[in-house]
Amino acid sequence: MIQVRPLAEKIGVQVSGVDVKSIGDAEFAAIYRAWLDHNVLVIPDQALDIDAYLRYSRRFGVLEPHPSKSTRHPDYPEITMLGANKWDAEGNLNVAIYRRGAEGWHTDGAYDAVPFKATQLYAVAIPSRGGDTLFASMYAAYDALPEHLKTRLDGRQGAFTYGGRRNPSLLLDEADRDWKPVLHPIVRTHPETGRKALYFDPGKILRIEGLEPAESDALIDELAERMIQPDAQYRHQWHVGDIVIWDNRCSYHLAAGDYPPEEERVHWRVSIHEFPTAPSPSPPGRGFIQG
Ligand SMILES: O=C(O)CCC(=O)C(=O)O
Ligand SMILES: [Fe+2]
Repeated sequence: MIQVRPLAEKIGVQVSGVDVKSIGDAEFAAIYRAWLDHNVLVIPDQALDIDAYLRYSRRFGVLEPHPSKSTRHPDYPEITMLGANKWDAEGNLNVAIYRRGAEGWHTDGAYDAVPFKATQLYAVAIPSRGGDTLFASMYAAYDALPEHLKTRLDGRQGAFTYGGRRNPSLLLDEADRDWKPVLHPIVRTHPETGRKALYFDPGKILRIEGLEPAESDALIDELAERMIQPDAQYRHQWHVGDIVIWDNRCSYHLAAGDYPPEEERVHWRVSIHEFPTAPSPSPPGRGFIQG
C-alpha cells in the first residue's frame, strides 16, 4: 500500500510501500503530484540495476548526459557516477569529485539555456557518517522577499555560466570550458505549478542584466543572503536504496561534503529535461517561419 508522508512543512515528501520497477500509471501520477507539491521526493528501499533505474527515471522526462564527461558511467552516458574514482593514481583525493555539490547552495543546470527540470540520485554506497544532502524551497525564498525587492527583480534577467564568477569548471574537459553565458528570469514561474520562485544560483550567476557591475554584485550578495529560508528546508540522511529526485525549477540543494573520504559514497545520478511539447501548427497562410 502506497504511503505519502511530508518530510518538512514546506519541502520534502516521502513515498513508501512501492517498488518503482512495477508501478502503474495511476500510482505514478500520484507520485508525480506529490513531487510537484513538495519539490523533493524520497523513495526508500529500492533494489535496482542501472536499466531499471533508467526506465523509472524516464517517466519524469528526457535524460541527458551531464556536461562533465569524465564522471559519466563508461557504458551509460546518462548516468553520472557521483563520488566514484575520487582517488588518483598517486593516491591523492580529487576534491572536485569528493566535494561535488558542496561548494554552495545551487540549482543544477542554470548554465544551460533550458535548465534541467530535475536531478535524481540513487544511493549505491553510503558512508557510516556524514554525506547528507540539504534542500531548500525557491518558492519560500521568493515569498519571503520584501516587496521592494520583488518589484526590483520583476522582469530582470540573470546571466549564468558554468563556474560562475569564480569559474572553477574543473569537472569539465578542457575543450568544454569555454561556456557561453545564458539568460534566465530571476523570478521564474514554474511551468507546471504556476508558482513564482527565486531562480538564483550564486555559484553560476555572472551578473544581473541592466545593472551597473557594482549594483549587480551587491544585489547578488543580497539574494545569496535571502535565498535560504530556515523554515523551508529538508536535510536528507542517505541509506543505500534511496531514490531522491529534486525539482531544479523550485528548489536549491547542497551536499554536506563532510563524510570520511576513505569511505565510499556513490550515487547513480541522472539529469532530466522536460518532455518535448508537440509543435504547434503554423498559422494558416503564413507558410514556414525560419527561426
Ligand atoms: O551529492 C550530493 O549530495 C548532491 C550533489 C549535487 O549537487 C548534485 O548531484 O547535483
Ligand atoms: Fe547539484
